Amino acid sequence: MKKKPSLTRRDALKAGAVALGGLLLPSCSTPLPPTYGKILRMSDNLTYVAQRTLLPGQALAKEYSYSDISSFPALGTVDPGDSSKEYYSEEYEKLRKGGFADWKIKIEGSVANPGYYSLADLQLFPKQSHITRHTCEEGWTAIAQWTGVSLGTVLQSVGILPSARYVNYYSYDGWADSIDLMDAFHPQTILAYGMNGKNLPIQHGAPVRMRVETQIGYKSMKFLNKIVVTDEFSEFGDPNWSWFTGI
Ligand SMILES: Nc1nc2c(c(=O)[nH]1)N[C@H]1C(S)=C(S)[C@@H](COP(=O)(O)O)O[C@H]1N2
Ligand SMILES: [Mo]
Repeated sequence: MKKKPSLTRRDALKAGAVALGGLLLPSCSTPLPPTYGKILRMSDNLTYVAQRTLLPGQALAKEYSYSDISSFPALGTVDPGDSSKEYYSEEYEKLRKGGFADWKIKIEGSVANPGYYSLADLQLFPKQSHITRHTCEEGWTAIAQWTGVSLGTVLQSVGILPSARYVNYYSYDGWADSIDLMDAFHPQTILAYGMNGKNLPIQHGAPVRMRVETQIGYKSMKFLNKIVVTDEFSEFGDPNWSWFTGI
């Protein structure tokens, strides 16, 4: 779990979502295309409308070149399958021992076709990579290349409903967080399964982590296991408990 977002941050999230809700409104009067939920049908109505409408407002995080790639510490949970740790997950340990062949991410909530996606399913989507600087709130930064699938593309394929405003996500080590649709559909927001040209290492969140390049490090949640699309903002975690030392 992570610390509660500040009021300012939360208000900003709400304001962003309201604005975005307005942008997505035209889809309310449009029936959902029958191809919703079919992984390889990504050129359908809402996809097109959403991308064309949302992209212009989204500034890209700076991208770097291969020579800028730096060493990269692993922070917080480094292996939810480690039974000596308080964040231990027996389920994760089993999945890890099986090379994540049985890993599936659950996608549910305000979507037309809730379901489970395996790593192979995610890898059917177009692959994208970028080299970006990760900034941790504790005061360090590091540069790496991340490879994965656009979160927006996945959400469109499961048929995100017009009422949707937030994307909540959860991990095997008990973390929960959320982003608004503007961040979820940001072109650099990906479900990452690769780092620096290799499979995502355990300590960096295997098999799949979130990468939200426009935000501080803790938004890039490792060890993902569930995504829930919601119409309302949900509060997560214990407001009195902070895992971080803060800066
Ligand atoms: N599930 C989970 N995700 C997490 C964390 C964590 O402990 N558990 N730490 C966060 C923080 S504070 C940072 S800075 C980055 C660190 O990613 P890294 O370990 O790959 O460097 O992951 C974020 N995502
Ligand atoms: Mo962090």
